Amino acid sequence: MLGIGGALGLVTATGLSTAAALARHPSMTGAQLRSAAPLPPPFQVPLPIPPVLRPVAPGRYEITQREASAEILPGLRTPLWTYEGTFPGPTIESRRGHPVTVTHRNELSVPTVVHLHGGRTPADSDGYPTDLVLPWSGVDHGHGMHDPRAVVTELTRDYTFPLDQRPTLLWYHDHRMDYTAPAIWRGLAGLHIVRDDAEESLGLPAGPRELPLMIADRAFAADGSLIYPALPDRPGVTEEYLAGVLGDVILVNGAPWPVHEVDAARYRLRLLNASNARHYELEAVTDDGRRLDLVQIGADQGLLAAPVTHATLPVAPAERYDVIVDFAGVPVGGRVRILNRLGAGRTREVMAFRVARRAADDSRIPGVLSADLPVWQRSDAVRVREFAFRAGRMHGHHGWLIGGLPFDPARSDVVTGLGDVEVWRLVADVHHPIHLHLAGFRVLSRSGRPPLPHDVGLKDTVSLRPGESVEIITRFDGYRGRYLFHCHNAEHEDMGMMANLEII
Ligand SMILES: [Cu+2]
Repeated sequence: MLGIGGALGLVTATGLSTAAALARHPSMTGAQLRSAAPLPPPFQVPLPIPPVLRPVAPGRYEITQREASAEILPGLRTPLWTYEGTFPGPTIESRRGHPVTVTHRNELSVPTVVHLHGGRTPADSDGYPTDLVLPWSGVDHGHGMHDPRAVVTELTRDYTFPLDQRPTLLWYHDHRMDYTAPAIWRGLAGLHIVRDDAEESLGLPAGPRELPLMIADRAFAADGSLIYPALPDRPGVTEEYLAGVLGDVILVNGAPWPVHEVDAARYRLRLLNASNARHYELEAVTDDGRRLDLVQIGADQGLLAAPVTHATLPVAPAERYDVIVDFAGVPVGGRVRILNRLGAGRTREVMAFRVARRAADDSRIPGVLSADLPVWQRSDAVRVREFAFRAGRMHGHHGWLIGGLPFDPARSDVVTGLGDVEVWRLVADVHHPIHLHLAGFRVLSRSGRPPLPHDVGLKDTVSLRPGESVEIITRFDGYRGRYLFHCHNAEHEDMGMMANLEII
């Protein structure tokens, strides 16, 4: 394992080979681009809130995927691939058990695929990586259509989401085979929030005191365009970035190091790490150096049973954390910075809140948040599977492999029965945030020890750290059909680290 990474000369954020990096347990796997554009000072640009998409009819939405440009860095225009002209795309607000159909029309120059991350979705609407929505311009049909069995090619596509699932923050993004990472990087990502009456009756901070925060790093050329180290002639990135692409600008809801004015009250921050490869360890720090508690109330797949208080919170790519921060103890005019302890220089900073006024606060954090979390026991499992997530060779090039194999849509990897409970043991060489489609899971152990405090609740993405072995338990219920599991380091995903999960 060490030999493979070293021989390939994989580079990590610290500039070490994979082998050396493994020995030293670096905080991140990836290499950082350097922006040439002038970057704004931190905490000056206001935090945008993505627009909420209006239905065209009850339960029906339309999204056009098209090129647009946005002023991300002050005074410069950044060309983007967008959902409906904005980055992040518009937010869809749904109710549990109320199905939603989204018609996507592709006016980009490449095929696309839409996946609702965390959705309990029938397979034909889950965005299998070869189920393409072809561009209206008809250009570039050739890429990604490796599986004649699976290809469904359309110019528009209706994705139907039953949303028969626990309320939570989901996100939709591109999932085209071999080309997901550059498509997300260029802007194809948006939020989808599922709500229900039970959650709304809890008295959690709401309205303007509930903030979705999509955190993503990017890098910018001198003219404001995004930099991405794509290869010219095949999928993947240049050698230096094989471990993952990191930007040197931290965006929240598409704005660089933004600032948001708040009341001196509790806020519900619905965090998503939409970065391709960057990990964060977030903390909230006042101007006088005091750390505010991050009270976690939810995980990827909805509310916890009870709140868990963190001083700092690790967030891997694609993970979501639902967190309450109380600004009541901060003086008016004071500032709370959200910092990333894994960053260096300007990537240490994420965003800031400025406390603008004292205000009444009738919100609360109940001691019991939910009572419907699955309680699978190890003894419920009908089988145990083990998967190694490691660097290797793929079609003569560097690849990222699961069980020694790169993704092949025509191969059967995992076949399981609807309703089966399984334990999966996931083993990593470097950092791999592993995501299962359809099925939420719980973390049972990390390298034989109990899970970490932030592993609590029902998850759909778990962060494997270098050399770690993580056990998860899940029940494959919902729908039969062909799904996926994969690494959510988007570069790893494009370079093979994905496998089929078939539920029969
Ligand atoms: Cu990975």
